[in-house]
Amino acid sequence: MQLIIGNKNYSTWSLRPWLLLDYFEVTFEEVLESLGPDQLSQRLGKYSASSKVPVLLDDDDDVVVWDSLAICEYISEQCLDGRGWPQATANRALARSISAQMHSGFGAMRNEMPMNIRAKRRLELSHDAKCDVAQIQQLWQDALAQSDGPWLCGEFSIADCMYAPVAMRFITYGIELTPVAQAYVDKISALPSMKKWVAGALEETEIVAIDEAGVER
Ligand SMILES: N[C@@H](CCC(=O)N[C@@H](CS)C(=O)NCC(=O)O)C(=O)O
Repeated sequence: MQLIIGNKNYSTWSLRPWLLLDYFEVTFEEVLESLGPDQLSQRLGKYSASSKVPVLLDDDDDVVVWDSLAICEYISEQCLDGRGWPQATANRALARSISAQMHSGFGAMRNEMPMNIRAKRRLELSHDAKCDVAQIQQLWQDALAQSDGPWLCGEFSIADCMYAPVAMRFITYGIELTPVAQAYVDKISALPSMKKWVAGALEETEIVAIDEAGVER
């Protein structure tokens, strides 16, 4: 099984399924494609019609899966006997809801705060982005309270993979967080799988201009 990903420093969507695979120690081959502008859509178009990463290629079954959430679903179903989602019904419903919410929402935050793991930046956020940041912190607090933790929806799940890139953004842009949100960011950052991804990001030297925002702090 191969997972095609973008630069670890920048690719939020790639981090999600990579983290799920690594956390659950599923064997896979990682193939990294630069997100630099040179022939980008032709290069990514080799793997799927979406011309985007991530893409999962499961040669055993001749299956191609694109889109980070669909890949996480596939991994959970094919490799984890469903353990990608929490086992308790209420927690599973919560995890699916907040994962879908992340996948389809928080556009202002996503546009204004690109993931850039190796940078420490300051940004003037728009009103909408500030609302996204506040809403995510509230969502984390509510999910942790409802599920009783220790992860967002009880046991570690796809929901945590969906929000891990947000934690990285909060660190890069020095966002002031509530104690609960800060503790969650620290918990994600301390995961061995996350440390592995960050180490990979720090080794990269390529700068993708479109994903650079803010000023040094
Ligand atoms: N909804 C897709 C979005 C994937 C996506 O936008 N990937 C970015 C990299 S993080 C990409 O491939 N960009 C290249 C391009 O837009 O040409 C997913 O969840 O996988």
